[in-house]
Amino acid sequence: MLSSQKISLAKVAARAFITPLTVRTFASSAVARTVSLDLHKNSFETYNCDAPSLEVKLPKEELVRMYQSMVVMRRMEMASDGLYKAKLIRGFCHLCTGQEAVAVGMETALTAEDKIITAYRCHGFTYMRGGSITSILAELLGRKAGISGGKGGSMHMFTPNFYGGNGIVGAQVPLGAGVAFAQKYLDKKAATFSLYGDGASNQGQVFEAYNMAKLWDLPAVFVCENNRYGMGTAANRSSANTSYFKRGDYIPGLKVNGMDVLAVHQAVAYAKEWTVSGKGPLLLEMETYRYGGHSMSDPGTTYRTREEIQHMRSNNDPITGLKQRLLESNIVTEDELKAIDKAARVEVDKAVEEAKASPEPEISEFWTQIYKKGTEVPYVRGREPEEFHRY
Ligand SMILES: Cc1ncc(C[n+]2csc(CCOP(=O)(O)OP(=O)(O)O)c2C)c(N)n1
Ligand SMILES: [Mg+2]
Repeated sequence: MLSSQKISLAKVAARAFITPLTVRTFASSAVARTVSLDLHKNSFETYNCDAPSLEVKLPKEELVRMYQSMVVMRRMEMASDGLYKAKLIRGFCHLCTGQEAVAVGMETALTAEDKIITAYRCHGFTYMRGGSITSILAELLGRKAGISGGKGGSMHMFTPNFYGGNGIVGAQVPLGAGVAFAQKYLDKKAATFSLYGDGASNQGQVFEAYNMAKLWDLPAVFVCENNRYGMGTAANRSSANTSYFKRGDYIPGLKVNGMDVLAVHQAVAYAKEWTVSGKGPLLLEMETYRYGGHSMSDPGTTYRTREEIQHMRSNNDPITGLKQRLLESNIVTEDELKAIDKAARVEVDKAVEEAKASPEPEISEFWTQIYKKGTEVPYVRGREPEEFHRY
């Protein structure tokens, strides 16, 4: 297994960023700041649909913002790592380090009308959907300034696990199909993106959601973040078919190099267009990789080799990849990128202090945000049999 793993790693690395780069700046002054970049020819693999164009057109500012967002995200996760090790964040903590390109590339192709639903590896998505760094860190710290303390409602995304809800992997997928149904019912020209992992992909309810979405041609995009492992289990040990983009059967699919933020952007723009134009659901498989363990309590090195992790970091890193492109195409200078890195460090450090300074919420807060006001049941139970709260 190891040798085949090495071969497939080499293949992924070869097609990632070692790609001849052509850059064209548009002549017209109105779009002078828009550049066109060519994706590597192996960025996509299709199942019953055409591939998106390999030519990505984006304003220079957007490309720089993509870099900045990924850098902030990684810093934020590094800060979470530190806060966890200092025993200030307790319980479970799932970091998305290595997977930044998925959240960032998705967001740049969507609007606030589009919805995203995911599970516990959600800090990056929450940031991209408008959550402040302070509110995300404060949530992890269990402080009053945490994002579930009120700001979540305006975020255009749902993270059932983050808000202390559903603990069943994949359970967000049928909820996402429901949100897509609402969009169709209300005649919104928008789509819902439901994210789940390679491990969660084997849940029966994921297939039930596929079925309903296709029957009703919902604007639902199913996005499998294939980071190769579900906790400590390699994808080929849990999935009889690891071509996740083909597992929708009657739903067309697209495999995407999820370590390239531009390929993600292009695929998500394509998926939105596909679903909103009435073609029904689409399945995206983002090939990605998590650098850390499943959660903070998992060192992440017992079921995969250190060499594998190092290989991905050195050859496929999404931040390094975009950095190379920005430099090669003269969109930014090395000094400008350094300034962005420094500013991200300062911003996250400040957010850490703000989050730590936020007090713990009152005990009464335990019983809020469970039911919509006025629809509460007579009582809910707590963790202990004798602990319950009457509304
Ligand atoms: C029904 C169910 N089975 C098992 C678990 C335990 N569990 C939590 S996360 C996880 C792995 C999920 O892996 P994947 O979907 O690949 O997502 P990733 O953590 O890689 O992002 C498992 C098995 C669970 N929460 N729910
Ligand atoms: Mg996984």
